Amino acid sequence: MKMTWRWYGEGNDDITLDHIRQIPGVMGAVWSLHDKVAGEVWEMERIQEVADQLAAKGLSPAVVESVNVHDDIKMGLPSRDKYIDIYIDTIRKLSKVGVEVICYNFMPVFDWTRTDLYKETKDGSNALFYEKKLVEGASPQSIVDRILEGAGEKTMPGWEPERLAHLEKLFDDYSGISEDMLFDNLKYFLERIIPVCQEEDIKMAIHPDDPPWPIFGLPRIIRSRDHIEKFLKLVDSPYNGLTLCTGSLGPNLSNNIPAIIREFGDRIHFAHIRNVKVFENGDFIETSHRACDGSVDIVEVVKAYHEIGFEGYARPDHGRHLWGEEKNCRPGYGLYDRALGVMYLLGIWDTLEKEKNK
Ligand code: DNO
Repeated sequence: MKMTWRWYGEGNDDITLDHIRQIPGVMGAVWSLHDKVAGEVWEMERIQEVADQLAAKGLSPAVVESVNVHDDIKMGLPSRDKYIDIYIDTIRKLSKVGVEVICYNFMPVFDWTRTDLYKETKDGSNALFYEKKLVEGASPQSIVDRILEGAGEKTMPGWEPERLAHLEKLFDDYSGISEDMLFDNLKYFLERIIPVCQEEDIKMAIHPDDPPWPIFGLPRIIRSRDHIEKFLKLVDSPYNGLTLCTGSLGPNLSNNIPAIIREFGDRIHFAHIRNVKVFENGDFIETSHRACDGSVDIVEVVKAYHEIGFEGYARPDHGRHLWGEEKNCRPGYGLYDRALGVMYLLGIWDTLEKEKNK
């Protein structure tokens, strides 16, 4: 397991590469060109610039999260080919600087969805929260307004105000697109890009839907073991793989994540590891990584990765915001709880390694 850390880029993240390289065990920064909207060309100079910044600090550039997929591809519009050509151009360029894995998602309109960005918890820290009833009863616009207001000046991937300004049109465009159609459109995309990935030796790693159920009537297709199995068969190649996110699959308690890891382990290229506490009414809050703090047994998750001999990339996913850091950090992406998470994950891993080598 190679431990990494999501970094938003020079001047766009209060956590610097110098902070990151001092966290024990972290060997790479997961990066992207965060100012690029889906479908935009990534210039080689910009890519090289980030690769150089990482190399100067001894950090690997092997994982990019995300290269976002244009809605026309997700909707299967005739213009999709133009956007797939641009995607392919980006894949080829990324391979030149040593990128090995590209994380992306195929969620319509919204990436991750929450109702509160800074929900206060008993110990005075705060964290991302999802209130099920609120989403069920609310209009998409009211959730967008709530989240963007909460974010203030901070930009958040998946919540680009420019894109969400056309919310009604986006919903209109997706109306009539069923789960099956979305799967077909994903297959079309994969059939075009996976041969290029094989040539360039770059593995695609789809991110599951977060939360793992349909919202606002939009189809969501990567949210359970069966969805994952169907997805992997769309193009049966090691280059067509997964970002296995415990926090995205976790809010549906019937998702047995350790079992999913054991079953599909050879197709997991990137592990997002975090915990969520799911309440009886279906609400959930993000917690520390510790198994006893949430509903996902992170010890069993790490055990499953260890058992399959996982050699892919991992990162601590969201953490709570601690010690007042919410004033500066992106929701879910503070320094402290994620750094504590790294140490928890590596603590379990190292213990298992030691036992194995006894
Ligand atoms: C949330 C992230 C997601 C993820 C995308 C991948 O914090 O895990 O936004 O980056 O879904 O495309």
